[in-house]
Amino acid sequence: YKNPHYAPGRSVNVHLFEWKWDDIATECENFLGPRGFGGIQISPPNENVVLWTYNRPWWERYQPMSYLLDTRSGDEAQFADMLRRCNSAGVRIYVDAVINHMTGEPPENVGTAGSTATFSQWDYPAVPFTWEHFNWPHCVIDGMDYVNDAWRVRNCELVGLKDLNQANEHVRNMIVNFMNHLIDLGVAGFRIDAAKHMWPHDLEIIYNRLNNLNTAHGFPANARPYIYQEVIDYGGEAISRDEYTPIGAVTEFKVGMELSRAFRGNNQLKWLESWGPQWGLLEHSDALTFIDNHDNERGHGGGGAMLTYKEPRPYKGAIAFLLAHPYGEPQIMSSFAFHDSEIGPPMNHLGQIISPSINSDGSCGNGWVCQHRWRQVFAMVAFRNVAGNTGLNDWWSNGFNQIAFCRGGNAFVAFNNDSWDLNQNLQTCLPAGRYCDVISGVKAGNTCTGKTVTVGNDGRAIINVGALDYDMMLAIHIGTESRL
Ligand code: ARE
Ligand code: CA
Repeated sequence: YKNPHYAPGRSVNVHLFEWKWDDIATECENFLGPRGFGGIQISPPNENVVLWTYNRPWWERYQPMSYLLDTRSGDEAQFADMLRRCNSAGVRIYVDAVINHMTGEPPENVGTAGSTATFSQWDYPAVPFTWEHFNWPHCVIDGMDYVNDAWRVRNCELVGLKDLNQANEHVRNMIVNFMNHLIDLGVAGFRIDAAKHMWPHDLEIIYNRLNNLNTAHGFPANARPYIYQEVIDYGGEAISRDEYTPIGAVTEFKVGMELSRAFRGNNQLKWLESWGPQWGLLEHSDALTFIDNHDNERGHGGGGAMLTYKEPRPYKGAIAFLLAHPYGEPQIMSSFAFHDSEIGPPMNHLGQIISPSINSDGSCGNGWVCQHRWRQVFAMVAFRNVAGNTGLNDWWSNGFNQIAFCRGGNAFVAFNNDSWDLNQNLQTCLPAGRYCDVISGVKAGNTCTGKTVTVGNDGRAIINVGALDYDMMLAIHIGTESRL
């Protein structure tokens, strides 16, 4: 369950938060496929309650009404078409699976597929679930439970969301049928929403009943779905991420916390020499890593002061480090712009999502941030693909906030988060030649619109990253985007 089954030569998952299936299919063909992205985390594809009372917030999608595949992102036919097109483009799809609970008791009770429920009776006829499929006695998690009561965190309601009993055979069957339907349609795996709130033993039984990935979509025979479980664990809670690593991968929230701290200038970059489990992080093969996610970029889920698109310079530095370093299975957030942390995606007066537009420079419009289309981000995806499974070597630091390292003999990156220039003769590990820095520009024919780096026969080169440069990093590699 810990292999994302990316197509060969690919890496990096991108969360296309609240995107429509048709738009994702087009993005796979036009951008993500050609640029070497490995996969996409999509928003929950199953029916959720419609909340006009709150002007259709993004979080209505975390309130399931049924497992019908019909949401603001599209219907089942569009979902299936997206899977065919993205898998053909070499890009995998991972579903955000909301299986801990159904809705709360919202003021409205019609779902995106038209289903209704009687919340006061725990009755969801479109699944169907009734009161006997939920955890009793009724209780709601309070803040202290996270510290000292694992049972309540798993058997009481998360923010009032009706808590399913995954020990119940009917509940297991409904969940397994839902997930197997998605696997058969071609998905490569799942983000398990609120995994902390379910018993690992019940989850293990559910995972073991999942089908192998669909070979008609290009997966190898006997491939198991990739499973990454959302467990927020900064330490000091009754429930540990370590309870979940035996059954699948786990979201490593400490990565965003530590890299945000460092790239904001509150911890020296030199310490990153030991980045990985020595920092108290999960083992490499257990960790899904990211800077920000859809919750903490807007102060939900406990927040955590993560860097987001609102602080672009240090944010891009942190993402570049995340992607350049071999540790973990990285995921990039791709957001819509917001001031109000509850507001939903760009939408018209009917509540329909407005598609991102693509500007002439390749960036997105219509209110979409599209971090994955920022040059500094997609260039580092290519960097990671070129680095492949090489290790980290030739670490250098100035003893403060200037660092550099190689990935085997394939790729080199340098960062400067000091208030003075980096201007050094460094070992790049690359073959002699001229390279285009993929951060400050792009290769255009035989020239480079950004910085050019000349590597000598000894692999060394003069590296310049000015304190006032637009970006704090420089990256070169042996791929075609960088070699002049
Ligand atoms: C909404 C309203 C609530 C209302 C509820 C029910 O905001 O006021 O009571 O509906 O009517 C998202 C939003 C929620 C939203 C929910 C349903 O963030 O605000 O509630 O959708 O619409 C904990 C969990 C973790 C969870 C975070 C948010 O452990 O799993 O809380 N994250 C996932 C998703 C969220 C989603 C849900 C779960 C629910 O990523 O987007 O909620 O499906 C410490 C603990 C953490 C804890 C954190 C916050 O850090 O360690 O475990 O996270 O505090 O309590
Ligand atoms: Ca639960």
